[in-house]
Amino acid sequence: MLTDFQKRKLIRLFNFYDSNGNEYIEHKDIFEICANFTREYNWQPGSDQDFDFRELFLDVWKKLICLADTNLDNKISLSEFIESYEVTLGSEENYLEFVLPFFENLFPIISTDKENISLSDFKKLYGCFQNDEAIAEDAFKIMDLNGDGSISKEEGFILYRQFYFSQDEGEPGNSFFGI
Ligand SMILES: [Ca+2]
Ligand SMILES: [Ca+2]
Ligand SMILES: [Ca+2]
Repeated sequence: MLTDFQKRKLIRLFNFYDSNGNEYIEHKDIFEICANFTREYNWQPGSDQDFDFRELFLDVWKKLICLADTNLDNKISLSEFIESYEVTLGSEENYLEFVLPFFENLFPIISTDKENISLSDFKKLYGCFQNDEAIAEDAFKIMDLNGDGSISKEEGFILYRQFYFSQDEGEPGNSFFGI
């Protein structure tokens, strides 16, 4: 069972996906996020990069709809969203199949040097999800434990996992999707 602390964190993640803020995650939110990535990363619309990213994100969307849309209205409410994490965080296999790929796939896109996440990489990520860059900056400061201005790939994976599983409010990864 998810704890209240985990649910509070998942609300922040829900708000990441709900880019137009209408309290549902819908196809148009995903479409908007994809368009933001195309613009922010200067991909030529229709180029391989653009196409691959859209495929990737549509896959995320399809998995989410299959798992979470229990009332079949083609949109995901906050309660459906949280409920789906009872399943996806319920076993290591499900985490590896449904939760981890998001970060695995995003990392090579968002990391400019392909090894670390810099503050500007992280702000850009937040920007693509229409989240406040000032919050990105605060979250980054919390997660960059040694204060050297970067989060390595290994650290990123640990922090990402903490976001979902940590019950310790002092752990830095809780801030991955906002504070
Ligand atoms: Ca929405
Ligand atoms: Ca629904
Ligand atoms: Ca660091």
